[in-house]
Amino acid sequence: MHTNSSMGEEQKKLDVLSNDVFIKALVSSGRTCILVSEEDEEATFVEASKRGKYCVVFDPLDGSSNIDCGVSIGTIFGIYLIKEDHEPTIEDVLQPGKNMLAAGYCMYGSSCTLVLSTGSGVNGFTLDPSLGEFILTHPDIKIPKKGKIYSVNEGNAKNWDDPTTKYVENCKYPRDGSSPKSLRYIGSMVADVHRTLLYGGIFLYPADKKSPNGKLRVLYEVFPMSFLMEQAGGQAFTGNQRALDLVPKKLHERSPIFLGSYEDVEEIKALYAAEE
Ligand code: P6P
Repeated sequence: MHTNSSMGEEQKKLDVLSNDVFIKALVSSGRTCILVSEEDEEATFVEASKRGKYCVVFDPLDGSSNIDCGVSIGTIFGIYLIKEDHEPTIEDVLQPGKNMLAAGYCMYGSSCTLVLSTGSGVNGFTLDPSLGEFILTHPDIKIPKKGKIYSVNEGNAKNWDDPTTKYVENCKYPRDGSSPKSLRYIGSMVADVHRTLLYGGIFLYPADKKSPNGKLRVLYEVFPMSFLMEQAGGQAFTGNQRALDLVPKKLHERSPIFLGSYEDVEEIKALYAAEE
């Protein structure tokens, strides 16, 4: 959607603008061959003269509906190597998340924080505006083995399946008499996942009767965040399998996701296994 300013210039919504910025930067890098963006129905195939060997999947401004109220939002990205030295095709990005070479997010909030993994652990960097550089502020991030927070949109509870319902019930009324978990839900995936990564606990966007595949997109939301969680010692589960083993068939397909502290995700896996 574009509007015109009082000066007659074309004004773009921030997510459209950020998409333009990322596409231009990635194409001009000379390192990419296929770009998949949440903002574009079709993939961008880089012209041969500027083509590299990396496929980048990204959501340029995830959570952008939260901009007007000042909630932290962010860019989420994942990087694959083109399958072989050939004319790029869509098959080069329809790879399981475990094939990603790198993944991360950049969160735009009280500070600008880049969290990144290239497959050997997770590091966090904070922008120092006075230097215009990202400083290593969170070396070798490891998620706590178990957390005290669960993060889900309880407004969907009416439509959840039994395992999710039982899991959330146990977060609120633990059968073992332990203290209930706290509910924290921001509604911006980058912010909710960043808190989960640093403080521990579980983030869940389950399937429900209205959305049998959940809401979050496999390539540029589920896979990058699952990649980071595993690299930080946590795990990510779809309700059926390890999230990174999923093989996407379409660019914008969705998947349910349960990710976070290793032991918390184990509990929900056990509930789904008991249903089989
Ligand atoms: P709901 C934002 O629109 C988003 O894609 C994610 O950033 C966020 O986790 C999710 O949707 C929130 O969805 O249905 O709880 O508002």
